[in-house]
Amino acid sequence: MRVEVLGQNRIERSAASELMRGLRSLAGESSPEVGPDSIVLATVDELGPEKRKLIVPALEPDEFQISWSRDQSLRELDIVGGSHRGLLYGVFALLRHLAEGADMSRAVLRERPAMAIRWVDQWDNADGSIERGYAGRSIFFEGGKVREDLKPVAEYARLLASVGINGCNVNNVNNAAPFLDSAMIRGLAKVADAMRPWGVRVAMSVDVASPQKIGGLATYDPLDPAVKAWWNAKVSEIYALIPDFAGFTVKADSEGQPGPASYGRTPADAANTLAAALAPHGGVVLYRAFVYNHHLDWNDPKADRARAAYDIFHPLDGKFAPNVIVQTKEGPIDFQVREPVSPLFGGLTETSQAMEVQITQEYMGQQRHLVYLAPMWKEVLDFDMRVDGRSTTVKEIISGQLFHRTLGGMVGVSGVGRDGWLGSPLAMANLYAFGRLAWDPNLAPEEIAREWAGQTIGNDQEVVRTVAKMLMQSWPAYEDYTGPLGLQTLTDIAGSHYGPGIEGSENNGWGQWHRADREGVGMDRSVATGTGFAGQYPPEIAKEYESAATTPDDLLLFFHHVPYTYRLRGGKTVIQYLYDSHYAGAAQAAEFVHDWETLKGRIDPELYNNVLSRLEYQAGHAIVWRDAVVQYFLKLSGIPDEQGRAGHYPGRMEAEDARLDGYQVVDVKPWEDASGGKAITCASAAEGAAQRSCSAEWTYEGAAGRFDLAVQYFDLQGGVAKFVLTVNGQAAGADATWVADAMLPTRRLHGDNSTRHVVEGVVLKPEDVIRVDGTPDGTDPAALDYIEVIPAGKDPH
Ligand code: GCV
Repeated sequence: MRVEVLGQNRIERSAASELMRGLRSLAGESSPEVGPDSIVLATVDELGPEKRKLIVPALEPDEFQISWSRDQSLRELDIVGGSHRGLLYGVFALLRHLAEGADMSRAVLRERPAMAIRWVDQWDNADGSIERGYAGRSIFFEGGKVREDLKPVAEYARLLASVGINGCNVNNVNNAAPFLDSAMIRGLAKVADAMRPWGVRVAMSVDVASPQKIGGLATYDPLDPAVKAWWNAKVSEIYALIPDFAGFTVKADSEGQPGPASYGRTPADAANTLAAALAPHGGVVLYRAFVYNHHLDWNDPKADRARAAYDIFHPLDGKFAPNVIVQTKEGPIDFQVREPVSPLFGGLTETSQAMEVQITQEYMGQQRHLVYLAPMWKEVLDFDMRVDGRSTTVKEIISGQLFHRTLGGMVGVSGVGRDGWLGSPLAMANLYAFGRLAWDPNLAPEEIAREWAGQTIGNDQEVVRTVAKMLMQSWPAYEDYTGPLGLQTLTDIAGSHYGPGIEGSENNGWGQWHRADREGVGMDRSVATGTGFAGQYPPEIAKEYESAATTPDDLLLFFHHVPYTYRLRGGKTVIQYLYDSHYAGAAQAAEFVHDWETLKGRIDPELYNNVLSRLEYQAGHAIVWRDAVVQYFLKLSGIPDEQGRAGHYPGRMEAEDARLDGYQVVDVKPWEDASGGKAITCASAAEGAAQRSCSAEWTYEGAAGRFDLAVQYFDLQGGVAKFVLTVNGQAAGADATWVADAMLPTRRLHGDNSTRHVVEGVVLKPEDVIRVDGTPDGTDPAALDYIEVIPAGKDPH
């Protein structure tokens, strides 16, 4: 079979080589039998007028059509794009269909993306670190410069193009000023060269104070003529080197970033100054609506961070230049496990809009937990805002279709790094799903999960079914064991955003409050008695959220403060739901391990083992989450669990109750992150003394039998502590010795780094002595929380 390319553009060459590479790797699976003699790749313009008439009258730029030649004597498949990018997308679509085993022998396929903006944002810093990145260092930058080796950048662009992503903003919205330095712009030109063959345009984040910070001007007032001239010159400098530069992303007046408010100017003033500089070159401004005061007064019942975006941007509707797009996070707070849809989507009808979602899992388990985000994004996309009392879904708003905007779309904060793109193999489903939904928001998340699993993990039907099922169950499970009922992710919001920290979001200015007290929980955002946030939605939605009785259970505590005994629409009390959901979520996390084990022997062994150990870790950490949230609310509410689980842990023996040699009992902060609030640490680490071990001993008093023995310990950064588990002086099993070498967040004991090691099949009888010896290392004090004796086979591991 021949592949014929009518043009010579670099994107077309990528498309042709991708096609040949894809067909070669598919050979033997589905392509050859009904395959064509030749495949022709062309843009509409490259087809001669005759053929153009025969094949397709007109295509939009990123649109493609795949069809068989009308000449019956030829077995020729034509892939025609409205632009070079369009034909590249056609190639990827063909390969995807073939990989799924579709019969292409008669098919005609014509597709165009729903949205013009389909970008990923990297939050990479010039020094090579990545804000909220969980996959190693930057593929773009190191040591203040663009890296020499840009091969991973080209591969990334190929990955992005395969799901239709057409833009990549390469640097962090924080610390952006150095990126407008001339040497850096020359470096970015190389990045653009590496991405261009895949139709991915480069964009960058800018600091609005750059005219002052790096331009030497006395001001950065966006309305100052010298400031405008500075931006014009800077933008010309960029376009001279990067003619297809996509534009700027802006974070201003937010979390310490400077902004137009310093001069009494509005976001529209700042955005329009940048937009005016970019417009002659075809660039756009993505101005982020993530503008809020992070010094709010927690004691003020009317203060509400959720209100900020709408309060600031709604009055500016219609005041933005045509090449400005307001980029709004999906929810009004900050990528929490569940939030209502941002009301701003319904509040800007004369402004182009993009929805920002997070692919990197900042509040969602940081790639150590399996959380497939497409179902969450899809709920937002399908949400009907009821603007003017008619059907107005978010997907129609951001695509520009509804309010007749030419721009708009989706932006995914991706955070890929040098460690396997996203660090975790299954997390790649999120990057894939982001691209697919930005292309077609009508796709079903489960369908996307199946597509991805079949192409990535293995196309055996059982593999596809199991992986898709796990993916689909993962967000609900994570919500259950972290923050159900609209509480948001109950993590330490001033720290790593990872493990449990229920009070961490209270009593500070950041506004991610849930206002749990002895009587009840939740934040009153009603108009009648609360912050008024509910009133920012169009009337039908505002009415639904105004009353606790009509607010959906899964958002109840986002909108209302209710007693723990309040009955949900589902019938349970709030407190019982909190207990039940945490147990159910942790049980589901354990189930993922069993699901994955059914794939043994059916998929690549390295991948199998990699994911298995991640899922085992997740199952253990879900228990940390469960116990922290449950014991916190049990203590606060004083209401027992109807099912008797909260506060009762059969088979658990606390470290602080053991006979200790060398170990000391310490309080863990926050208390709920450790069982009983306490742990033990081996003091020699803190004293920097010569290495020596400490030990903790328990006498087993249960029934005789075979058990799994779980040791809950803290794996701190800064050292590799060692542990040995013995029974009556003998190693408890083959893996009775282990080291604490995981890279979990932070250097102090708490729920971020509480983890478990399980030794299976341990035979115990009454009076046996169970002992853990811990050897600290560096700043890791070999800390222990508890051990748990679990009937064999009942532990997630
Ligand atoms: C880039 C959250 C994150 C910050 C991030 C910010 C933003 O607050 O924790 O790391 O900063 O969102 O989106 O600007």
